[in-house]
Amino acid sequence: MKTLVSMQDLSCLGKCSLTVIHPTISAMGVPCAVLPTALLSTHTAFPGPAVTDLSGCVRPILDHWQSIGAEFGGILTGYLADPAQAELALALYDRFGEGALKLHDPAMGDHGRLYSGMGPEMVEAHRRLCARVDLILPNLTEGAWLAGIDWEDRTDLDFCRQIATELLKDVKAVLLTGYAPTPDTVGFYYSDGHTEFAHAAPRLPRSCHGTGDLFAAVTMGGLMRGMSVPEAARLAAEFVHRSIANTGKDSRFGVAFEGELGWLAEKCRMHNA
Ligand code: PXL
Repeated sequence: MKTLVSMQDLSCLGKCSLTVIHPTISAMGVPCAVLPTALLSTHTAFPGPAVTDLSGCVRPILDHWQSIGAEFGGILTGYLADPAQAELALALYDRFGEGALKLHDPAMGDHGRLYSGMGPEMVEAHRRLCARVDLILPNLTEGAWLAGIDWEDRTDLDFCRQIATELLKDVKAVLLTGYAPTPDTVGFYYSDGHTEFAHAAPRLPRSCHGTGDLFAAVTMGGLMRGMSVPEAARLAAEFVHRSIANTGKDSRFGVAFEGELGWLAEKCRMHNA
């Protein structure tokens, strides 16, 4: 099994990005290297996190990896602490991206709002990364921003299609999360311009921090294990659903995915049996 590298922030408390992605991908039996871009005391949904920008460490890490002949089968990029970090993700693609499966999660907001500390230049930074990868995984809010479409509180198929059609002018394939044909369901919509599919399942009546990262991790891990996009995305959706079901009332510290990792590992074993 080839190694993938995940380039994200490392948030010490409040599970998201690397602290969600590394254990999940590892449980799927896929070796996961990490490229931390910033160290935060917590994710940014808590007020006033202590942030150390690690941008200066990234190029020396890439240089060293090149000097030892490192190779990656997959690259998963996501949250940027600063729009200028897009350059670092592009350097990662340039140096290690040939032949690697590249996914980008343009993690910058949800429910019509940008995460704290982000502005319109972040949308442009993510657009540049989206244009370079094999598959992007925005939620509907991120998809609308990237597409230059006014966000509306809509989750229907027509809205998904409208966003994807616009995005597909610049990107290869789109897996949009948040598609919900009815208020009590949630799922995803995929299109690469030739094939499309939509999936929705019963929704739990709450949302949790870190679920986008979880969805991206399982989708990436599944693809690395040879699953098709629909298979990997369905597995991701089910894993997220089970994890939300385990999460207590205070979801600020993140989604409770740990107890479901055994289930996920078994699903992967069965797929490759
Ligand atoms: O889950 C996306 C994410 C990643 N990293 C940091 C965040 C968030 C969402 O708020 O704050 C630091």
